[in-house]
Amino acid sequence: MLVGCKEKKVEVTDYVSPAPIFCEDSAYAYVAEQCAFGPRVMNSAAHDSCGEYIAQKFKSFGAVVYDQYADSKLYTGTPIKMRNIIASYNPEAPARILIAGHWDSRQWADNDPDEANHNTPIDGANDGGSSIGVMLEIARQLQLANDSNQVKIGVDFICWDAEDSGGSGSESSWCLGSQYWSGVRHIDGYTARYGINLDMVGGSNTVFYREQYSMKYAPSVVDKVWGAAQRIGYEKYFSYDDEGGYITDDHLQVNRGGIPCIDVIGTDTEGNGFPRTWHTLDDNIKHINKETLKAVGQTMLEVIWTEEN
Ligand code: AHN
Ligand code: ZN
Repeated sequence: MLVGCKEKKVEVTDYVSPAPIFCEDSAYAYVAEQCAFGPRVMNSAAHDSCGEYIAQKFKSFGAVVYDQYADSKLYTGTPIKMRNIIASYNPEAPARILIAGHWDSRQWADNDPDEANHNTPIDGANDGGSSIGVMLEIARQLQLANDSNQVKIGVDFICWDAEDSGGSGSESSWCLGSQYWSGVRHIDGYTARYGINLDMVGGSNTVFYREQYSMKYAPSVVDKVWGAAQRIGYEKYFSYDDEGGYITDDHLQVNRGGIPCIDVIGTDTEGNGFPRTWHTLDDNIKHINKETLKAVGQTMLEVIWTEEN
């Protein structure tokens, strides 16, 4: 399964990164494994089994895992059982950063070109699966680095539930898991220096522009992440050519909870909106692009490995 990834260090001109190499083949395998459960829609068996898979995977990579279970309601009125999954490295370290993404997938392919599919659940390979795949591979790298004590800061991965069951025109119907967490933390008094939310980080023809709420609430974090990407040669992915839009996403809830947080969210290079597969049946494993996973994952490792303690 873990093939490729033979390079030793990222080297661009005379900069040698202290970070290990992010293995996109592993990240891809973690996306495929999530998709194999079937769509992770709220209240489904596939959802619950995949939640177990994610928690178990982080534990196997040496993280301390917390669960946050909560009841909520979709905007349609359907009651739901949510599970936010939080995986922590160096849980005692006072200096912490937070990396997040949602793990549920949408139960309506309501952006599909074929209207007959609008009530069909999506695999959410990119929309949901890609963020968790990247986070799991970062977690694996943290475990590999553990013996040599390379990373002294604390790193918390938060897998949000119930992000993607919202309705257009109703901001509060999205991001139900992060809304809950922004009020009730998994640990009393939990805080972090800053957060980075990942969303749709595995598509083809993907570019990341500086999202506007991120610029408003956490401009120095945007600089840090985009700067890290430039340093290691991923400036085509983390682009300054354009500005992103204002996007309702889980990072807003983290900001509301008092932790500056940005959103790294994919835009289609050919359109100027979300990836072409967004909320369509094409959001499946066939359309996952390993180079995009690599660009994002390697940039995250660069951020973590260069963060001062
Ligand atoms: C809105 O469409 C309002 N927000 C998009 C957030 C989202 C959905 N990200 C992935 N899927
Ligand atoms: Zn979505």
